[in-house]
Amino acid sequence: MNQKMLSRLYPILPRLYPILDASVLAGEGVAREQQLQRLGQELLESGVTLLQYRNKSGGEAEVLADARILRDGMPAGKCLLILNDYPRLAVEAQFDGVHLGQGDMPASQGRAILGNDRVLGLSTHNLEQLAAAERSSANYVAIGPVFATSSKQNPDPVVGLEGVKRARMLTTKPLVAIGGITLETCRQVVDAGADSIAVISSLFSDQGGRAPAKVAEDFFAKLR
Ligand code: TZP
Ligand code: MG
Repeated sequence: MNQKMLSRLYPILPRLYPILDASVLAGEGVAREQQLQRLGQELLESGVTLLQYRNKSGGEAEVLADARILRDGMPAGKCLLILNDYPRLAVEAQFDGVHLGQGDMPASQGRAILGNDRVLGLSTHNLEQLAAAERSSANYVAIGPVFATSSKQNPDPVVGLEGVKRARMLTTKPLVAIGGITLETCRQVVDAGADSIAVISSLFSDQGGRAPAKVAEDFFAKLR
């Protein structure tokens, strides 16, 4: 799916972009499989149409196995599945795309592996990176961290709402904002120009212990 086709399907990205980080998963073997399937199913039912799987600690075999479980449990066409970091595994697991950061392979290399039928997302943390992403084949760009985050090791400096506003002025691509975004702040981030809000902890580690799908519903209500 190239940029034109993507924007026909998703004129702008869905407002909520959950990132399921493997660190929230408990258990191994069948328990892990069931947890992945249940999370995927419940998020789908709550209205999620874009989901990233991120695994910073497991090896490629684990990432591929987890990705296949998610793919099998989520019928194609209902929810775009994006894999963090691994273009080849994204293709192997029949994910819809991949998300690359500044420390990963260049976008051009990722695109060569993905082909034009899959989505490529690119993380940026400052205006120079954003300008380069704008010239790349990325289908969407992410800017962040917007606020302080503990979900990423060695995060770049926070860009704040001002960073989101500046990013909005610099890119014509769909813009994802990420980093420390909560139910309380998500509306301001969208008002600053983000098309979509990417969240890990506020969704998957809710302080009140609520299920991610329930929190997702609250995000949708705030972002209507
Ligand atoms: N990139 C920039 S901030 C971040 C990533 C992957 C982590 C976002 O997680 P959280 O818990 O929503 O702050
Ligand atoms: Mg990465």
